[in-house]
Amino acid sequence: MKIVLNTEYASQNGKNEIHLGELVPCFENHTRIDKIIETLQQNDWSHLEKPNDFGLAPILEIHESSYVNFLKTIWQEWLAEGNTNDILPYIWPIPGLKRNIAHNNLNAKIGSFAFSNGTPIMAGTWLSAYTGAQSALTAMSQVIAGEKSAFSLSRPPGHHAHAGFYGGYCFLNNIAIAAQFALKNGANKVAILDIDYHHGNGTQDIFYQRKDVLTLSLHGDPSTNFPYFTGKIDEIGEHDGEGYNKNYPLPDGTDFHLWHNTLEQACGEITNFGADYLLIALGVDTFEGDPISNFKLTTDDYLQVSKTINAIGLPTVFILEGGYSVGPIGKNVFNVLSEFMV
Ligand code: OKP
Ligand code: ZN
Repeated sequence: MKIVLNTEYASQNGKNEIHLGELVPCFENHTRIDKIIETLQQNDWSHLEKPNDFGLAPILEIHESSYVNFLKTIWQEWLAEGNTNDILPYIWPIPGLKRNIAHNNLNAKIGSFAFSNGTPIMAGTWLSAYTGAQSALTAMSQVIAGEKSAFSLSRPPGHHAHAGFYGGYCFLNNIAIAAQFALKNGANKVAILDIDYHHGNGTQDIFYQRKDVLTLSLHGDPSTNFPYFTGKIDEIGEHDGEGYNKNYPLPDGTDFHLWHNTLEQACGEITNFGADYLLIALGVDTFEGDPISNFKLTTDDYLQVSKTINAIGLPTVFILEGGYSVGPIGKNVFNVLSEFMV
């Protein structure tokens, strides 16, 4: 397998988010990747590829240009108004307030491109997110070129990002960008399997009306978990995409037995679909010690996850999403990749 490192992974360096009514240090921080690199090195895996630059075009295949422009310019606009702290949205044009979307005011503009508040923007955000998308594209291109598997080792994550707005620590939907790139480069169908603890709302929405991308997500039941408003079982896709989105919400406290049975169901769907490539949104926030989630998977359980995904037998690209228990994150990720690390 090839492992591509987002060389700008530390440039996104937000200070705080609100957690249970309190300002706390961001859970999604660079120590996550530091730890994964350290574990890879300890296991004699020190060769990390650098991302190639595919430019903006593959990003604009997925994201609206007004949104990309916002991400590129908002920090300079914020500085120009004399601000120095991270940008955090605090007002949103939800139905009823939508009458006047005052794009000339920065707070109004920021809220109109965001859906949640825990996702700070600072000087390095665009470079970090852009290079992360390039890492995903590089991993995808390696697999298109014949590698059996590749891993994009990157933060910030991507699966919550929609075509036109950010949130849930995500700015660019890396896995959607990679999937679309595969379809533009010869694939007829691709499958996306999201095993992060949280529903991949951005990925679902981006491909909701399409039948060339099967989107599947196993996650904490949205009736009690972020992102709350999406991820239910009755969200099955629409128009051409009807039947090509499947959600597997699981109750709080889910253990490996239930989680793995559900994974096997999802794998069956992928096999029936007949994809050319499989893309995995790899979050290890399903781990029992995760500080913001509550499934019960153990470090050893991830070895079996690797076997089950490998048994599908498709060329596979892994894209890192969440996982906030930093101590064990390296081993947890390493174990998911273990069957592919040849
Ligand atoms: C991103 B990914 C803590 C509440 C949770 C957002 C969670 C985003 C998870 N303030 N906030 O899917 O791992
Ligand atoms: Zn997550």
